[in-house]
Amino acid sequence: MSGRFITLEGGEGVGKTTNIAYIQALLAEHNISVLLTREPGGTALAESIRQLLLDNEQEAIAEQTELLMMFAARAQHIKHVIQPVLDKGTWVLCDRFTDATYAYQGGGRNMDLSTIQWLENFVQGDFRPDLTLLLDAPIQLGMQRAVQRGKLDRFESEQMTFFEQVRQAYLNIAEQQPERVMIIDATQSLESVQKQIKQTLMQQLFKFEG
Ligand code: Z5A
Repeated sequence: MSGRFITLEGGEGVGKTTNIAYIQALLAEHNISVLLTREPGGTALAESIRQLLLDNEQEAIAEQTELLMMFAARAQHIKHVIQPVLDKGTWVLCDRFTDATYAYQGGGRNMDLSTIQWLENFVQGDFRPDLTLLLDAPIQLGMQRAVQRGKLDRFESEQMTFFEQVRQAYLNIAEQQPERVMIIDATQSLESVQKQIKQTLMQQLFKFEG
């Protein structure tokens, strides 16, 4: 049986990276082995694209270039990592995926959603996540956490309105696809966030097992 594809989404500093290993351990308790990966990235070429995208000190990246680079990295990632791993029955847990494109390029940069949708279909066919956990917190909180971590990358250096639009775009996706996208309140303590993640995952596992 094919593995399940779970994605983690949310704005800056909401705790995606912090919680990914926790989710892996949780699934391991249920004898589910899971590959951890991220976007943009996940293959050597896609990680090189990531470096270019996050670099703050190169020439300005046109928004069309940025969008195409996200999908170029994604095409590599799906073909060489995600799909083969799922085909073997291993689950994949990915730190960001196409919802991030709708949120950042669509919401943040105001790019045409039908163009993103066209690229999504072109690159992914009908491949979509089975489940998405959206960690949500007010922008200021996430940014405070991100700033404490050190130097800001190209995205983190954007204006507050950009991040507000990103957050709203994520919340819109969750409203439109409530069967796939589960919102986790990321303003709480780490312990409480992990409790919510556990509850949500257990409910969904039950559904997966049908
Ligand atoms: N991007 C895009 O534009 N389009 C796309 O299609 C895709 C991506 C796929 C790279 O992503 C950038 O690419 C991203 C969007 C863009 N923009 N940015 N920035 P990324 O995922 O690598 O970058 P990120 O969002 O900056 O990740 P992040 O800042 O590392 O956030 P996080 O992983 O959600 O947070 P964290 O590192 O787990 O936690 C941050 C700090 O908060 C850390 O010190 C934790 O210990 C602390 N923390 C976490 N949870 C808590 C709680 N509950 N309480 C207290 N402290 C906490």
